[in-house]
Amino acid sequence: MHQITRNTIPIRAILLFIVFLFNLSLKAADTLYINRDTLTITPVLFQKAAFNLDTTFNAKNAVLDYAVGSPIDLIITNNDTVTHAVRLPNSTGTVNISEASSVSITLNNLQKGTYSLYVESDVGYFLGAGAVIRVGISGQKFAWDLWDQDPDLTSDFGNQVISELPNTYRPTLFTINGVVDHMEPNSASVITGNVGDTIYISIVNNGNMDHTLHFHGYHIEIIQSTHQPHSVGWIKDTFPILTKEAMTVRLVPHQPGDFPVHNHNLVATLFNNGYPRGMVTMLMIQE
Ligand SMILES: [Cu+2]
Repeated sequence: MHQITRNTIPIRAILLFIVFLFNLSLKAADTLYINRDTLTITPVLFQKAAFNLDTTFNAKNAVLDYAVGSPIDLIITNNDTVTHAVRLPNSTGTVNISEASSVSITLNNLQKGTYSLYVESDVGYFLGAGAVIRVGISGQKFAWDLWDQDPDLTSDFGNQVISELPNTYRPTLFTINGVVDHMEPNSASVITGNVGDTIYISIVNNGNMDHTLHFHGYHIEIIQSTHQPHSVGWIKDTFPILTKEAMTVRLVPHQPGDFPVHNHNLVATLFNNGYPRGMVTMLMIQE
């Protein structure tokens, strides 16, 4: 009995260690899935594309966190029925991924900040597929994935009837993180914290037009931007996020309170003629 115990423990320890190493190797690369589906936000029916962490469609694009300095290994699997050309951060080229196939990519030299890994070909581009890549952002952090579209156009893009926006583009669907209702305290888009906290907000415009956000109650500092590097260091309460731009802002609340953040184009704060829904959310800051 004594001998069996003595021999069993090391073997189990070795097996566990092997399982541990296997898990480590599995975790080396995250997999992003390009999914597309038709969904309803009552009563509006539309198509949406997104990068998700599994094959189940979610209108909200995935948010991935990495440290500064080490290469980022990703597997991108196209779970859609069309080829998607994916634009990688810090790259001018795209990677074509055929339907039902995967590619492995490595992102190097990304500085601290927020980046969009987005589909640049028409179906995924116009339907808002753009993963949020956060590098070196620790502590209290939130992400807003913005998207706009005309619901009637989404099926035309999805069915490849059209491949560019019409000359007159009048979107009526404005989402943050894939949904339109953000005034609830438990919404993932609502920023919560305390006076004096350092809060990072990653904002990615996966939409098809520039969006200008207005913060009530506070000013933020722009600490990084992919499209407007000249704006880094600006302390603002209203600023634009250009189409397909990713930026990081820092909020250090000086006062408690519940304050709205909304698209300064008030059309974008409507949904189905209801207000306030769409690109509007809350800052809920406690003493
Ligand atoms: Cu305002």
